[in-house]
Amino acid sequence: MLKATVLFCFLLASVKIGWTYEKFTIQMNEGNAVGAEVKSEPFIKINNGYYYFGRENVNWYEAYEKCRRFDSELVTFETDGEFDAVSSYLMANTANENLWTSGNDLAKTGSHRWFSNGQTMNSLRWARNQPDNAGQREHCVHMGFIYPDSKKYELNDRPCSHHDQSLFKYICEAPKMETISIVVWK
Ligand SMILES: [Ca+2]
Ligand SMILES: [Ca+2]
Repeated sequence: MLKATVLFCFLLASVKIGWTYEKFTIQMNEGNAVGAEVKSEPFIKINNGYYYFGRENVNWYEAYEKCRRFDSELVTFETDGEFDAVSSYLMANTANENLWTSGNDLAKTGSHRWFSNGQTMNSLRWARNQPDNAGQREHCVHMGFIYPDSKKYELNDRPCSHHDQSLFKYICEAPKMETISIVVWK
């Protein structure tokens, strides 16, 4: 009986060992690796990112909530190149506007971070003398033509809420796109 059981187990193991190849393989790549036609509304493609430009004037928290309803977050500029691409789009398509980003120093005053990924804001696109935390109540970051003589979009800190002159439009950024490929033996 023991012999038969051992033999049975051995046979079972052989069958398992014999099956050495996987029936299918899944591969994930960043971005649209196969160049598929992507339906992205309401997001607009600018370089490698997808953005939604909210038209209502709202405080920073409302802006964030509105982005979350699209399964997105307020924009995070991982690089100044991304900032430049979005501001070029704005310059070409809209009047000068103020728009919220995900940047803030709500957790620790003076330590500005992008809220969607927790990374430090290492940007060279701050307007001159900004961020200045004017009146000790400016903790959220927007982009706009900050001074009357400004000729380009730059970053500035403003009160996140409870301030009539800090109701801005906003930019939502869609999550990064991934391509999933499945290779099947048949
Ligand atoms: Ca980004
Ligand atoms: Ca400021």
